[in-house]
Amino acid sequence: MTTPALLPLSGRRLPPLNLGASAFPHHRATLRLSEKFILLLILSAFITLCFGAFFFLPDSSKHKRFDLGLEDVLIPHVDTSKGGKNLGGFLIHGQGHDEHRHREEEERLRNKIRADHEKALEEAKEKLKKSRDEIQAEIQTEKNKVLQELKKKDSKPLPPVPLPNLIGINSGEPADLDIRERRNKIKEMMKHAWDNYRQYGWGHNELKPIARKGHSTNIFGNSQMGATIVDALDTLYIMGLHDEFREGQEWIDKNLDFSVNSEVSVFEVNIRFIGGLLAAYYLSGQEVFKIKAVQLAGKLLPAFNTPTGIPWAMVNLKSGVGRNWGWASAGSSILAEFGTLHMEFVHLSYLTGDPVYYNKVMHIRKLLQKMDRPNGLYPNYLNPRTGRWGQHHTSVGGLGDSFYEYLLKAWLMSDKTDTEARKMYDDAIEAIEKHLIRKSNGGLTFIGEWKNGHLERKMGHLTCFAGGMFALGADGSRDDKAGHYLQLGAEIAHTCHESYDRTTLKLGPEAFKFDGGVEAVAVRQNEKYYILRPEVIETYWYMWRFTHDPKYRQWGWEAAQAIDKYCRVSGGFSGVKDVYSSSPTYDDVQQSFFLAETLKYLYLLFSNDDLLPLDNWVFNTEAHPLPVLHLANTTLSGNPAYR
Ligand code: DMJ
Repeated sequence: MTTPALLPLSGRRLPPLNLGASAFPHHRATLRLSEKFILLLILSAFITLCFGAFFFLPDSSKHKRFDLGLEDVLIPHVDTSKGGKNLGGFLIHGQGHDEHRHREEEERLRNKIRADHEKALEEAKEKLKKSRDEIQAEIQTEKNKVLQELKKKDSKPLPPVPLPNLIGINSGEPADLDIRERRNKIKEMMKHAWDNYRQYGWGHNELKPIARKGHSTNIFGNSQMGATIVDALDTLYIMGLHDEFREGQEWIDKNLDFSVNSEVSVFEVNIRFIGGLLAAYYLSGQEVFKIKAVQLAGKLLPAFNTPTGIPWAMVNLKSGVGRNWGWASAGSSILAEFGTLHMEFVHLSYLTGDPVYYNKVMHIRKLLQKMDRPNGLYPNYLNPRTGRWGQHHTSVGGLGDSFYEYLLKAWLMSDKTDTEARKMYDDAIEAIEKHLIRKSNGGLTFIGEWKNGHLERKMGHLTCFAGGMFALGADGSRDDKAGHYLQLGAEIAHTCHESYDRTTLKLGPEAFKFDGGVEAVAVRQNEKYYILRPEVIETYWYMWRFTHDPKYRQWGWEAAQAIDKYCRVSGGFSGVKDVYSSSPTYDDVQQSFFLAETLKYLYLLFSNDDLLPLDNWVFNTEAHPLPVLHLANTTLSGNPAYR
């Protein structure tokens, strides 16, 4: 049997322990877990020995104290200064008697230590007899105990705060029979999407409706976090699908665990998970959603540990290590990602009474306010180490979009008291109108992309959300340009509808051009797909709420029918690869935002306005409704906007 070389306490791992073939014929291979356990046992035996040795050290002072203690108990105190005689009728004990008693006591202790030591060795031998599996099981049990303790600590009840006015969470039934039928059809589509996810993808992030199994992408890291469940909850709730809602709640309660070694997108986890959990909490009042949201937010906070406080795009939920996407310009963070945290983080501070979340997002805002903006535009890339812009690209679509949306919604969510956010929104929109918004030869208003001093005449499906944003921001706009912004919203809605109408499937492509003879049509093959995105329907819904022009319901119904016809398969709903092809192929992904956003906006489009009224609710960028906060007497962190 070879003796393992123990390394000093330097943080290095111990080398594999070779216990020899004769002693453990089945365990010739490395036994890391069991070895650790054995080492622990040997160490504990060693400590017991040391403890024993401690008593045998020739420390006379200790012996004296020990003697005195015994005498105090057994024999009345002897005052030797008075000659060692019989005092007060008690016997005075001589030196020889004391020594005898010492020896007896020492012998007793020695026996006890010997017995303890033997017991420890016996236990160690017992352990050594156990199989690798038994030892692993014991270690696992110990680990579970510790985890349970930690969980208990994490699930401490949060301080109660007054709930905002939660109006219109169970309303919206339209009187008109046709509209009611359409609404029911959307609910049926939701049921189809949910039931299939329930059957084939339960607990996975998303569903592959054709392969009929779970699906995920790198934004969710490498663990199964049930993204579809969390994203779908509030849609289930407002549709009155309460059994399904409860199933989702139960899964979240029992399975949603953020202590995983998984690197996730801070933005996506914020808008889908934190937004989804907060909305589910406000709608249902179930504490579990609030607790989970706060636990998750705590895991995102290390992403802000950068030299500037601009968060990394990704963070490992366990280690807290952050980094940026490899493809982003010069190691930059993305405007639409670090700029789309405000709504959720303000709610987190409100619900917990902890200003940490609020301070993080306000710090980002302050930093952005100090920076120079080329032509008044915010570039999409910002380096979190240097605090300098990366490439000067600006977009109201991918990489930029929801940053502008959250400026407006920060103002709305604060009951219109966060005027700083409103000003930033107004300034940004003015620059966007001046530099990015144009009319095509055929009269279609479009929003292009700014790339190094040049306007690319291309618009993304993602950009189509801006129609709804302009309409939502019309009221309260600078110089009372409400009519102008409502009109701009209508023009964008029209252009985006054209991008749908000019395809074979009547579903919109990912990006479309306004160049030469081409208008609102995708040119490149890799821009012809439709992945169940919501933005065009989102704009129809906002336009419907503000104008009640029936064409928006009609356009929404066309889109719903096209989705049902071309994206529905027996295992759920799938994206399609080419909206110009009459025999499209599927991408085999049912995106979580299809349930969170696309179907929710369609359902709202065919509901009355008293379902989630816009005076009381603000939708996050993943369509999760959060209530307006009336913070007149609340200070989130000394910001005048919230006093
Ligand atoms: C959603 O996750 C959100 O709307 C986000 O802001 C960008 N787009 C996707 C859906 O298209």
